[in-house]
Amino acid sequence: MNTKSHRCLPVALFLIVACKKEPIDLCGPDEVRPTRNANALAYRSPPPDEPPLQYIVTLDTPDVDHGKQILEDAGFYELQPIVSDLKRNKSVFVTDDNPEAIQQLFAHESLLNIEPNHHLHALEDAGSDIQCIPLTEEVIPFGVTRLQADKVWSITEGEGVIIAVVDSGVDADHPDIAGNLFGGSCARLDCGLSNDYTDESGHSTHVAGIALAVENEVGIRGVAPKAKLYAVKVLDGTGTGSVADIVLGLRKVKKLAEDHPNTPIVLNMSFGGGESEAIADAIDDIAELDVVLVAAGGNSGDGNSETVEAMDTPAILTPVIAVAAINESDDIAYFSTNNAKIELSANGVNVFSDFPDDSTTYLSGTSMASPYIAGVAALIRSAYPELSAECVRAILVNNAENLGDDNGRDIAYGFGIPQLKLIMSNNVVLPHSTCRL
Ligand SMILES: [Ca+2]
Ligand SMILES: [Ca+2]
Ligand SMILES: [Ca+2]
Repeated sequence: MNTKSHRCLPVALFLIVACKKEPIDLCGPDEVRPTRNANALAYRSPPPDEPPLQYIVTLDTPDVDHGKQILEDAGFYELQPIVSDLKRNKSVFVTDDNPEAIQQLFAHESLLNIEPNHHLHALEDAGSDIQCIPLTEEVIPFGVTRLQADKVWSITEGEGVIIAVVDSGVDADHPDIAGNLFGGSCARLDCGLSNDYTDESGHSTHVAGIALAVENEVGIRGVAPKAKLYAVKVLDGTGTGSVADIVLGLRKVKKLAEDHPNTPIVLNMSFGGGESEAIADAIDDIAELDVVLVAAGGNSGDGNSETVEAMDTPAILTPVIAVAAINESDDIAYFSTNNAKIELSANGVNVFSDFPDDSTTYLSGTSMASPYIAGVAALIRSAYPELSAECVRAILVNNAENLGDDNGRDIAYGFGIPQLKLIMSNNVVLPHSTCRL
């Protein structure tokens, strides 16, 4: 199948967006493929001489009209509400870059937070070179067996669990995805009224396949091949999304959790970049709804696992399990971020998974390691649906096989790699008495 590219022309910023769809072919010749995000490694924060074009403003009023009035009075002339939250008594807007208005707003008692609407990126390793491989006889990827998932499929294959993948959408027609697709949503600011969540980069299709690809004799089998996918599109064809896009995407997951209070949910986030109070807020809202949150730990590694690298949002956030990438020899990937916040490890080097256009491919990055852990969390939630998200997280770290020289948690591997056979056995280590199976 052909995926579609949105080439959007902002006619009046935030108000009308005219979109022309041009077919692109992710598996075609180089010149027709979208440019992949080659800067994930180099990305830090916007250079100081290039001020961001937009800001994210959080006000302590849930009343959008009241919020608009405050912003207009401060002098903003372009603004768009993205969140209105009665329970938390707040609203969030995207505004233009207007230094005088920002100065005015700083003095306003209703201002909770203002930050640049910076970009975050898919955490696919910059060195990845895509070779589309047509679907052939189904394989169980090394990363799946390394987690012992195949050894516990007789107990559960992830039935009854939804894995929300906030990423670049998904190839909904892919034979390894279609059977497990619960639904999807386009949450980017430039989606406008369209809900087309077609994966324009292939990143999300690969990520989703790792976690839950269907057992069907073709492609691969994911960690939890009967878990359902909810695909939220926040990243474009280059693997990029703004803070506003990601906040909108996280609100979709919040709604999913609110609408399905009895369904265990796991959220995978294979992207990162900078710091953001607005994203931290949105993550806290989801964590309160008993969702297991998993994120790629980052690709800022320097090849020396003794030295610490900075970790970005969302992996750095307290409610989030940050995942490092290892290769098939259990060595830490050279690109994997080393940080005390790294919690677990999984395969993230030359990972074989699904790709658009009825194909498969190899990709590397902590982007690939994260959905392995999301899949493991889905298996645990399926086997023990009464277990809270907090207990699932504690069981993961208490039943991990130590990796690296340090006997215990370290900045490269975290606690190591979860062992599903142990977790699904009578010998499982329960973190505390409140976590009963
Ligand atoms: Ca398959
Ligand atoms: Ca390092
Ligand atoms: Ca260790």
